[in-house]
This record gives sequence, C-alpha cells and structure tokens, in this order.
Amino acid sequence: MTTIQTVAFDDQKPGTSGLRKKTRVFMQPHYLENFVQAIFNAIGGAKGKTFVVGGDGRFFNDRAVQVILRMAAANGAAKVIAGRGGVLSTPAASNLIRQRKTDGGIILSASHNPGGEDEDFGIKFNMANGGPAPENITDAMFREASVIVSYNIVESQDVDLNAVGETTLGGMAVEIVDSVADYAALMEQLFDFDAIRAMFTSGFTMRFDAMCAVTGPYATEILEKRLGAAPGTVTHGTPLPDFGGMHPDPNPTWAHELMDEMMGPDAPDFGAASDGDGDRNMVVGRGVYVSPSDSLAVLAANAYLAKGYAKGIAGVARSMPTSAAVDRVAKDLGVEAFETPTGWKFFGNLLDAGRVTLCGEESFGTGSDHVREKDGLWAVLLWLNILAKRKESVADILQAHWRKYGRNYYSRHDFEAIETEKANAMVSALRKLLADLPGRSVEGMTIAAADDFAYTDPVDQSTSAKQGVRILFEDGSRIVMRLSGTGTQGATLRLYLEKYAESGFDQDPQEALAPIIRAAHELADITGYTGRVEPDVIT
Ligand code: G16
Repeated sequence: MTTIQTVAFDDQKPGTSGLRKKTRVFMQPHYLENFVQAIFNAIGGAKGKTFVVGGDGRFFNDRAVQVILRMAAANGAAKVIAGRGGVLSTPAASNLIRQRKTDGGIILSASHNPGGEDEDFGIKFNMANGGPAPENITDAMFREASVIVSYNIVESQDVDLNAVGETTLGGMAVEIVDSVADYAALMEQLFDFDAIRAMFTSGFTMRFDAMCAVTGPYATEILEKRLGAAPGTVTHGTPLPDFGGMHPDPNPTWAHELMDEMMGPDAPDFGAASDGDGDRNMVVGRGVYVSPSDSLAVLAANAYLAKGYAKGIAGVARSMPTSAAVDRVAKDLGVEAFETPTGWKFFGNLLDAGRVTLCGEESFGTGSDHVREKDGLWAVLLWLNILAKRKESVADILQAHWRKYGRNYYSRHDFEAIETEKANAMVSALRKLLADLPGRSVEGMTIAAADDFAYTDPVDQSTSAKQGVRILFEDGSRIVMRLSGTGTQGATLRLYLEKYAESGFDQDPQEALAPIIRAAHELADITGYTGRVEPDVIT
C-alpha cells in the first residue's frame, strides 16, 4: 500500500449525475484517483465496507475499475463486487447494491454521451439504497476533492475481471459476478413473462436498438432467450468501447435508424432503444413515437397489469420539466403526485419512504421502486407486459389514454455547446424579469405566474433552489428553461414546452406548440444572447 502525494484539481464538482468530463481529463495523472479518494473521504472512509463497481464498458472503463479496486483495497474496504469485464448497466448496479446489502457502489458512465478517448467519461457514487448520492454527499465530495493532498493505492497486478468468482487483492475480497443474471431474475419477478412470451409466439414483432452500448447482453438474454423474441430483435447488441461511433442517446435524433424503421412500411409492432449505461429508454409504436412524459403516464395508468404492480401504485413522481400528463393519472387513481428537480437522486427519499412507486423524467428516464435508478429495459418490459395484456397497438393505447385524460403536447429544444458566459447571462437576465412577467401578454397568451423552481424534500425537508425558470400561462401552457448539468462542453440550454389539449390529439407537437416556442424566444431573447435561432436537438 502506498500513499501518493497529489494536488487538488479545481473542477471536480459533480453535476446532475456525478462527475462527467472528457475522457482525456480523467486519464491525466491523479485525476481519477483524486476523485475516488474524495468519494471515500466524503462517505466517512471505506474501512470494512463492501462496494459494487461497474460501468457501461466505454473507453477507459476497464482501467478505471482496476484503479478503483486498488484504491478500495488500500483504503481498507472489506470487499468489492464487480461485474464481469468491469461492466454493469446502471440499473443492474443499483440492483446489486441493494440485493447484496452493500455500503454503496461506484458507477462509471457518461450515460448517453458518446464514448472514446476523445469523448466522454464519468463516475458517480450510489448509496446503500442503490440510488445516486444526494446533494449533501456530492457537495462533500467536491469539498474533499478541493483540498486533497494524498490518496491511497495498492501496487499490484491487474485483477482478471473476466474470471467469475472470488479472489483477493491486498487483503480485500474481490468477487466478479455475471453482469446479467441477478437483473434478469428481478425482471422475472416483476413481469408476466408467460404472457409476453405468448405474444411473441403469436407473431408480435419488435426491434430493440442497444446502440452498441451496455444493454445489448441484457436485452438479448431477456428478450430473445427468455421471452422468445425472434433472433435479430436486438440490434447493435455488442457493447463497444466507443459505442461503434454511435451517440448512445435514445431519442428520435440519435436513434434515427430505429425511428426510420418504425415509421416505414415494414415497421415491427414495437420498437425501443436504450442509452450508454442502460437507464434511459425510448419507446416507439408502429408509426407512432411515444414521448417520455406520455410513456410515464401510460405506464402509471396501466402498471396494475404487471404482477409486480398488481396491488396498485402508492404514488408517482416526475421532475419539474416533465409534462403533467402523469399528474392527471395520479388524480384519477387517487394517489399522490410529486414534482421534483431534475436528477434521479431527488426521487430516492420518496421511493425509500414508500410514498411513490413509479417515477420518470422527460429526459427518457422511467423507473420504479424495484431499484433506485431509472431503468431502460424495465420500462420496455412494462410496455411489453401492458401490450400483452391489453392486446392493442401502441397507437390505440395512446389514443385511448388521450381520450380519457386529454393530451399534454410536449417538446424539449436543446441548444448545445453555447459559450458558458452567454448562457449564464441569458438566464440571469430572465431571472431578473420574472417578478414583472405575471399579467404580461405574449403571442396572445397571458402569463399567470413566473418563478425559479425551488424544492423542499417532503421526507427530509432538505431544500434545493434555482432548479429552473418556469413561466406559466393562464391557459395552462408552460415554458421551462434551465441549463443542463450533464454536458461536458460549454453550456446546454434546455427549453421545455408544454400545452394541454382536451381535444384534437393528432397535431404535430411542434405545430401545437408554435406560439409557445415563439413566446419563449421573445421572453428570453435566446437568439440575442446566444446567436442561436434553431435548436440542435428536438425531442
Ligand atoms: C441524468 C440524470 C437525470 C436527468 C438527466 C438530464 O441522466 O440522472 O435525472 O434528467 O441527466 O439532466 P440535465 O438536463 O441536467 O442534462 P443520465 O441518463 O445522463 O444519467
């Protein structure tokens, strides 16, 4: 065991979901090591503790796992459980942390961001409940990283990450586990595999685009092997360190191959994609895209059809920028609905307290109390379970949903890699305007209220301020703006747009939202501040 002298880096502040930087930033001497030591220091040390470690298999994943094993050993950890090859999807890691009753886990991923030596890498810590560390812990990591002077590491040969079984490293136990088995077993407990298998046997067709990322082996095992979907249902199913050059973000822009197929003449009945680390999902029916906010609402309304949720759901939660479609379902079911800041970590307390069963976000994340992360394949299987039970198409299920609840037209416009100062100037100017906005008319709509979203956690009363600017119109329409906390280059402006309709469900969302889009540009002067006229990505 050696103690290495180091110097603090000033940029190790975790964002929405851990520390994400360019891979080369992580590869510079001491950078990863400093942050790993800061994690251990922030959680009161590693001595005698058991951790899970794994990542989405992107470039540098295997090297980082070796470093973390050697540092865990040097910091006195009792045991580390790692996925084979150092690979675990984020939901599978969350499940392992919970199943094995460990003290937490370190997950390596930059999620939906591209991978490779010149792309992105990331690291985050999940707590013993399986969920991302809350803000007081991530703040402590930043404090530790800012004053760090040394870290502990064992000098050793690499551990063979492909040898499933137990070994030791510097007195610490290391267990390498099959990355898929425990997760697949959990899915069998939640969903009616017999009903889904019968649907596939009777000719139901599906395409699952794993985008050369971590879910390939999980989807192949569950969909093709256990549920009998036709071989080839899973495409891009082999995880690659650079995701085969793909941008593993399951949205209509980046999963365009799947979208083209689903909108084409020979579309399968159902399509889905997931992201780099397997926690996000996109769901598409034949000829119809399901927005993540609508997907959450449909899942909440129909969850009782799956055996894991047959007793009903306790409540639902969504991030503030997510559309209010799920709130209408909660009202109908007579259960609580919560509105949290962006970031899965804000759902943890509500899930732990049993206040909510399902939660979701507009950013292609849906999940439940089965783990403490969003879970892409879980959402796909719940959809399959619902389709198998209702025996209707995705399009018919959506139409019936809107007829019952109305439709929340919704879209998000992303303006990426803006110069940080310009983006900050735009947001501060908008914040200063807020108090004067109520009563003002724009694009023929009157503003009813405007604020900067602040959240008080109903369980532990912790507070989070400045979580996004909201402009609410008298007709219930809404504009939300915030800067992304997951980007690695400049600033990304997220503009969220929503409009509720009680009838007329077949409009193109961009057309239905056109006046609101114009109002947002006018109020925030997006072009004036950033020079941007059109968004880079529309979801
Ligand atoms: C992370 C968080 C999500 C969040 C998303 C987008 O997802 O876990 O809760 O909605 O980022 O955040 P932002 O708008 O700040 O970029 P992931 O899949 O990247 O881990």
